[in-house]
Amino acid sequence: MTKNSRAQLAINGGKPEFDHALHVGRPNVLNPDRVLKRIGEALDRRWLANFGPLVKEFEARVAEAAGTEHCLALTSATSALEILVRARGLRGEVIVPSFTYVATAHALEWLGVTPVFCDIDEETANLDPAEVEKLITPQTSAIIGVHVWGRPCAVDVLPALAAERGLTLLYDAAHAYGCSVDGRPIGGFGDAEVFSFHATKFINAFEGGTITTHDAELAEKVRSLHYFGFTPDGDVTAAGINAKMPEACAAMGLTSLEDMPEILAANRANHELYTQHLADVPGIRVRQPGLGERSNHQFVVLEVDPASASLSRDELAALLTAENVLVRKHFNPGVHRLGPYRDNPGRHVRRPLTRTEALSGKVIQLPTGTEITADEVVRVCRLIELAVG
Ligand code: T4K
Repeated sequence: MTKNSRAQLAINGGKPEFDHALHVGRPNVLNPDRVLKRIGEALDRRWLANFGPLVKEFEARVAEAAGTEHCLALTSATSALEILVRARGLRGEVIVPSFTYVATAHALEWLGVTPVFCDIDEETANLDPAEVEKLITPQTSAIIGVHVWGRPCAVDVLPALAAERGLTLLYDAAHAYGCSVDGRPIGGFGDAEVFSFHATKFINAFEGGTITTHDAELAEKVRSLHYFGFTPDGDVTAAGINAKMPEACAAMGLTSLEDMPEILAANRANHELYTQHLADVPGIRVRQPGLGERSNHQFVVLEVDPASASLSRDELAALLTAENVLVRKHFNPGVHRLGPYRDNPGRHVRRPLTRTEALSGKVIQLPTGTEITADEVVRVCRLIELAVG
């Protein structure tokens, strides 16, 4: 990096540091030839959808990693969540974090179930079980925890709480493929978990999601509901939809799974570099996995402390964007501040969301993955150092 004064920053009229955009969520595509080979084989077989061999293999691989007996591959994590809501017959109210992607709440609202937003533990960025307990009413049918940025969401507390109160417990594990806590893989907690394999995720299948569960009956219901309501003997017992993963997506997903060690190594190295180079910058911290947690490091999350940093999160984000570093501000604002939820606050917000508000004002995600070089990571760090002063 050649910039050594704030006057040279792009936001002050200087030339952007990068002549190409650095994305958060740039797809990791290491072996396009192997993806195309698999797709070619599917074309030769003339078997492109409806539980083909690639989808079956993908499901088996994900189930094995999650340590569950069952896995179903769907078109997205959002459709997987919606199908679980239907399969479990959820109604009334469901407790969810507001500090999540809109999809978690939309899966409920879309089906006429009321998401009730719960505050988080600021350190894990996940549901605070004490707050969950206070939100349970006779109308509550379930809790959906989210493993935000791959950090396990109260997996030692929420299952007991849900069982005690007779509630379904689902996990939105969109960020958490390949993550574990104390050797226990994410994917096997609660009644069922949902991974996302969207293009921007750690492991991508172009688009896709899975449901993993130990529960054979639930798996059968999901299988039927994501296939128009058909049962294995050809009867139709429910008004299902079509949310089956196609073979082309499984081709990408299987190839990404093979490349996982390389993707993980790149993510881990980038995370370490950011941590090391930003360690002494005042008011800035790179978030770290907790004790006993194995992370996929898909997200490098930078926290800007409003009390001690010389600039705000929004100022830093604008400054980096001007340099072609396209940072994200997930999750800002919290979902309770997005339509349709903000228009009906009394329905969705029952208790203060103080920590959600605080965290959504402090964090940004930085580019990582296999599409950024070590040199580029260091240059991003030096820009941040210069910005903070
Ligand atoms: N639950 C949670 C907790 C989630 O975070 C998500 C998704 C879901 C559920 C739903 O999962 P799916 O139904 O999608 O399976 C991204 C992702 O699009 C979104 O999937 C993800 N969460 C969220 C956390 O991040 P954005 O708004 O950051 O932007 P996006 O996807 O437009 O692009 C990100 C960057 O990557 C951009 O700079 C453009 C670049 N990009 C994107 C795509 C799709 C590429 O370079 N190539 C691409 O193909 O949401």
